[in-house]
Amino acid sequence: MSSPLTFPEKFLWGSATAAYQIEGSPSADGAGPSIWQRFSHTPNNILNGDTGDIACDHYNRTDADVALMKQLSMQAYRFSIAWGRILPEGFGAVNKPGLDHYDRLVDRLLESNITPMATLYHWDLPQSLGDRGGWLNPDNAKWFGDYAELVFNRLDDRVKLWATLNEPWVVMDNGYMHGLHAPGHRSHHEAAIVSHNLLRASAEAVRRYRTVGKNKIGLVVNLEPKYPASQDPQDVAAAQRADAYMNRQYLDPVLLGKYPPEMQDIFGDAWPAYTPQELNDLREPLDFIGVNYYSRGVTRHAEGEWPLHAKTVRQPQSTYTETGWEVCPQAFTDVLNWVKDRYNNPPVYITENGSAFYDPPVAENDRIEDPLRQGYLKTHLRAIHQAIQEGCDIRGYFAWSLMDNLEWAYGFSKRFGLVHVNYENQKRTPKESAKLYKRIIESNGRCLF
Ligand code: GBH
Repeated sequence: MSSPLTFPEKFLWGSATAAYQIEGSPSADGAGPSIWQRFSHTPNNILNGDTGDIACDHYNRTDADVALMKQLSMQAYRFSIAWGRILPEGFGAVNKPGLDHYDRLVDRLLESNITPMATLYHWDLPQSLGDRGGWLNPDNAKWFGDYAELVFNRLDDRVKLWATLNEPWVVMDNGYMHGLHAPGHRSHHEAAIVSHNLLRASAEAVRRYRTVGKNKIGLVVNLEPKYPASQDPQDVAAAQRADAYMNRQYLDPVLLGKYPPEMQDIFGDAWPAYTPQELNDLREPLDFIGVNYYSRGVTRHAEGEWPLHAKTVRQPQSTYTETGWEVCPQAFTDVLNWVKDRYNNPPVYITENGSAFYDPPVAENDRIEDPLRQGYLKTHLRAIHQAIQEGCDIRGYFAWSLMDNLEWAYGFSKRFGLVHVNYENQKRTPKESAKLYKRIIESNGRCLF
């Protein structure tokens, strides 16, 4: 039990990153390229032509970056494994140096008393699987299972927390519906197929885990509560479609055994009628849900907006981050309570939460004042604390992100880090928010109140 003004005793405090966003050296030591390497090297996909070729050079700076985490009192670290480092072709021949890399990272973390959480898929599909149709190919689920099993066998003796996929919604919507992410397709027919194949893959990895793994595995979803902009029935219906599309599309099949009925309205005849057997195959019990929370969406009916006929409306009285997302900590409490009520209070890790704001240049004394990010951190942690007080089973928090990194289609222009990265010389400088987070961790949240 948590006393009213601290977090639960075993609450885990950490930060998160993803392979393509920080590692660099995408082809080092026999690794196979990913769809993000192809995508970022194709003109006009990423702002300013940025790529992950170097990024934060974390691949070559693993030890120093773990030392930095320790210096910041981090108790946990969520990272992702690049599938193509382990299996350059996506399946078949194993690239031992790739496995060695993550093995070493895990050992360094444990030496520093930092609990690793490994994500198996944070969007960097091996290009050779992309060439076979990527997530459109039904065989991808089996290949993902094979890859997952290989990694479990190597690391499960030391990695106690696993995530199958990061944000299947983003893979589907940004990658296959709107073309903003790799592979850059725009088709609701494809998006419908991809959603289902992603869930098949996640379930397959969990099944493999039950045969060879001994610890905990979950699925990470991005949640964003949708509120109607008015009580007009059209707005209420639009908010419901948006909610089904983003919040229920992945959790309902896994936890309740069926897709939301709205899928049919959204995807039209592109949405297949799945058999009970097909649905049952998705329903593989998870040990926890990973929740990534950034914002909410106040939603209005918008004819022609594809495919939801809905859009998020700007709130004049609210603060917005540099990515244009409304700051709303109350919606975080709301969505955690929604998970508790709808899915029977499963264990939850907050696997990502954070904000991009323009930071001032590093001052003479190495200080970086980032009051807006500090404010975001404090108010969102209080929102989680509130949800815990209301009975939600929240086990830990991973700030997005440990350090500034490649913000996908925004390139390096948006900075989410607690630690500033100078991309000229790779110098890391903890921002004031990192120092605040250190104090929060060391007091188990008490200094928030
Ligand atoms: C995460 O995705 C990713 O996992 C991570 O790699 C990434 O760096 C990080 O977030 C920061 O972007 O326009 O107001 O309707 C974020 C998922 C989904 C969150 C879309 C914001 C749109 C809000 N995002 N959502 S709004």
